[in-house]
Amino acid sequence: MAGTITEKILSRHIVEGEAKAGFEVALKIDNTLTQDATGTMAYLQFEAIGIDRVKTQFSVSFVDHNTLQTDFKNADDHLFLESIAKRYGIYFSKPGNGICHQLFLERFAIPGNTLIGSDSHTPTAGGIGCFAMGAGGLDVACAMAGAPFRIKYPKIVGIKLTGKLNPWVSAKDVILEVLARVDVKGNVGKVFEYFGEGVATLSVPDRATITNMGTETGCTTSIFPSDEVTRQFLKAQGREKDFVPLAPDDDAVYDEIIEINLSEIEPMVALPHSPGNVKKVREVGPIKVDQVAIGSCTNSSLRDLKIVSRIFKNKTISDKLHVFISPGSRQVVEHLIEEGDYTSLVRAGARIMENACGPCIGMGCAPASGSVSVRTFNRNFEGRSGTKDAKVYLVSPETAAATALTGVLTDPRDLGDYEPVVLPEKFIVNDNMILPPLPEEEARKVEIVRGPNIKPLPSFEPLETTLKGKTLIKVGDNITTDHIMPAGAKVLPFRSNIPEISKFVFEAVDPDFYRKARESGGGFIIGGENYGQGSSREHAALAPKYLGVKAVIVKSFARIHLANLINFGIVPLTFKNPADYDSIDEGDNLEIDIGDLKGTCILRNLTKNTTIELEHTLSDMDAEILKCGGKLPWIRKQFN
Ligand code: MIC
Ligand code: SF4
Repeated sequence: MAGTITEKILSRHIVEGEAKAGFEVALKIDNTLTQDATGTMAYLQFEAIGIDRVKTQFSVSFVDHNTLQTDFKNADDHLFLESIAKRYGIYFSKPGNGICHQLFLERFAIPGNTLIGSDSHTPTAGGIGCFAMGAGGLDVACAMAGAPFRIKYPKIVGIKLTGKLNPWVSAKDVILEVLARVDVKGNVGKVFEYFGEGVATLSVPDRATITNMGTETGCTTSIFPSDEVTRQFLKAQGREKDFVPLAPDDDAVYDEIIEINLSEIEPMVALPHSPGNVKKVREVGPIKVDQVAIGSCTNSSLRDLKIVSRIFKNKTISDKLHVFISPGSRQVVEHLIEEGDYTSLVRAGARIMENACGPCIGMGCAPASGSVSVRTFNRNFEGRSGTKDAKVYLVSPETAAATALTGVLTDPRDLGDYEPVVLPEKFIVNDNMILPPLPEEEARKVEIVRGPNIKPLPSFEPLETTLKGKTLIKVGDNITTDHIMPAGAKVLPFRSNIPEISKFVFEAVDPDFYRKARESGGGFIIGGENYGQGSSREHAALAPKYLGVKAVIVKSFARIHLANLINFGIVPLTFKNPADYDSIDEGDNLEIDIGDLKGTCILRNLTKNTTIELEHTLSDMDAEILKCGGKLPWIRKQFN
């Protein structure tokens, strides 16, 4: 049968369910990845499942989000993660080695494999033809224990690329163009599969930039074919044996096709405060810029930093702004050093930071009050930079570097002559910061290091059939997990300490949320469209659950957050009639009969004396999980 790449990979991995759009399928997962900020919780959950060693082909634990070590907390987390990796047969990438997605692409990703990662940008590996999805930490823990991962079988959107990018235009502009067309909502349950003659003109890191930021559309994942360009990349990484060719059949059928002519794309920019708020750089014009930040898992590859160094060579960055660079990996840095690019960056006046997420997740480099920061990152949600009133613009490395020289937002085509970056035939490979899994016997002897920052997992009761309580908060559309559970230097150290981190829930939206939730003994959250967009952090479900949130009632959910709510026993409900959203106010006393969670539920608003109907998309298994009080008690029952 003719097929798309998605169909081909999924058909080899479906262990249960029917390959029909919208129907639930269970997928065998070949590989997993975690990062430190979600990893501590994922491994606490993995331990609680009670398996002796991971059951995947291989699993990798990275440390890249919080590397500041401002006190013992962060260092405790790192030691815990390292000892867990040793004990359970997991690769461990030490802090400083680089950003999980860049490293996974360079050293681990295999075309045609399935991967889930406790980070929403796991689809980066789609750039090499891996079917890679972001998931909550608990789902990753379950996959490490050998359980399949469940998704709704996707609608496959073919993105047909023709033409070739013009000088000074790059992969980031392509994904910004995609976002300009499809926006950040309305894409749940879709896979964006790239095809067409334009694909061969893009390198693997270019493709990875596109699949990385594809996450911002809210889709399940994005994927590219695996072709000669892929083979060459793997060969240059010393991994040609991992190459598997992957192409759609000529008569493959897509549910929808979007055509993009690469030759017509111009430098693009996403304006504050949404990655979907995209315009051409020329349209926005030369606004004054106070900070430029280059890096993140979207744009920190060798190609990206080399183009920046070429632009900076023998120049000085504008004295009106500051430039920060966070490289994606040590491999990138070693090349920059060997080839003299590091010198160009430093001489121009850039501040080069650790190979880590850094400013992307608010770990340092917060912009000044009310200032403008131009970044090569993938998210510009309000406050994410660490400064609530900062205005963050998302651009390509070329646009960022041109802006750094002029001090105002600049179309890089104004720079003149262009020399493309050619990737090396052989990358410098140095895996000495990756600790491979220990042999089984040795692994069993490893003691887990549990410093005082590693708190035990909270446990929750099975669900009641009638949920009662107050509306604790009412929010609008596109609420991100950064709104629900902020990150940044103040909060990240508490990722393994739920009682403490729960004090920050909705902090920037309603600083009183914690007190209200505590005083009311829990209750409900009311929201609009695309609730929970953005990160995979399960703390955005786990911490509200800890505060007694029983159900979240919204117009629509983002995929990963919806799964996380179910995993932690919070009932995710939607309005049957979206206009009913207007009939509930903060403080209203509500009662919801959820019964056996089959079909619709009735919400009684005791304050307003009204009744409305609510819906859900829960499978029978989801309903079982919720009734058990969450996925951990449920899966333990399965394994016992
Ligand atoms: C993000 O970019 O928001 C993060 C930080 O990488 C998150 C994960 C987390 O919150 O730890 C993500 O994208 O899933
Ligand atoms: Fe790290 Fe930023 Fe990428 Fe998230 S989006 S993984 S914080 S670099």
